[in-house]
Amino acid sequence: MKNLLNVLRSDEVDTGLIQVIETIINASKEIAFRVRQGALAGVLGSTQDENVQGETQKQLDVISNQLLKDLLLACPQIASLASEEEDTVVAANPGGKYVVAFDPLDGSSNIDINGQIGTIFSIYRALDSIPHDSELQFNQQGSQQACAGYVLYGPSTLLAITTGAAVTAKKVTRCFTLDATQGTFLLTADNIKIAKETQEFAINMSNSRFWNEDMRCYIDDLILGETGPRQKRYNMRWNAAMVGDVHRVLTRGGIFLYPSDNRNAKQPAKLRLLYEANPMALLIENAGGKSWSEQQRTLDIQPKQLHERVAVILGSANEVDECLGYLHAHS
Ligand code: AFP
Repeated sequence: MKNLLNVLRSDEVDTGLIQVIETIINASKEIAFRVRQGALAGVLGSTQDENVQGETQKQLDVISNQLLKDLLLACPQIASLASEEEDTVVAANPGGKYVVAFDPLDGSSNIDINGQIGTIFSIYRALDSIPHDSELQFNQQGSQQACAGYVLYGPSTLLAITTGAAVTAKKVTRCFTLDATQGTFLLTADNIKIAKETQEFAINMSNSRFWNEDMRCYIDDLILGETGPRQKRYNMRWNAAMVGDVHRVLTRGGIFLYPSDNRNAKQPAKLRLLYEANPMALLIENAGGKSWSEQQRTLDIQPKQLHERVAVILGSANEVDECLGYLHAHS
């Protein structure tokens, strides 16, 4: 079986970018070890703190963030970092060629229940025209990503990874499984292609009264199944960790939605553009799927702020189009 390094080299990925990816992978192996140890490592439960987004931090959120930060700051290829758990940009090396945005531990509400959680990352080339530690380094559209991926800490530890057009013309999303005996990620799914059609959707239904009428109508029609206009029966799954839901979509198709809602006037959407929506959109598009933020392709959104949030609709191409048809009918 091919290992990650061999695959990146045979794709002729720049050695600097390979170093960055290896650094993230090394941190993720440390996180995977702590996740596996669970209560034995004394890492479960919450801290007394909140992150910049007003969410209670779990101990494992803080530990994972620190592990990633420590290793990335020591990597000379990295100019600066942005983390979901940090208020502002963290400056790294002025000569660094790449900037990294990451969610150190996605799905933190699953930590204490031994559920799926993961690390999501997104790598861009540093912009020469902007100071290396400026927030503006991260105002790049998702289509500019050099590489994106996630490490899913589930029954096995998996890496889903893809490189962007800025690095190679090849559009390939792959999955590697951690061989814990060797500490190596081995290629277990090459050139993943998401089925265009699906009969499975993922959404937090408890928010339905906060959605707009078109989104409610789309989901109502899925639920009507073969007795409604869609004329086929749908099943529903919800992980409460985007890494788990997106991994299922990559593996067997489906549509994942976290739409905008009117729960909180200051925050019309939940998922973060830099740390969640953009990396997942690149993985999904390079596997033949689609990712939109209701009115716009996710990868075309021009970021304005580090912790900006967007609606997310991604997965099987034809089903995403069906959903967008409902949303755009009245816009
Ligand atoms: P946390 O990492 O704060 O638990 O959030 C996870 C997440 O951002 C994403 O991974 C899930 O899809 C989504 O939130 C779950 O949100 P709900 O708790 O509203 O279902």
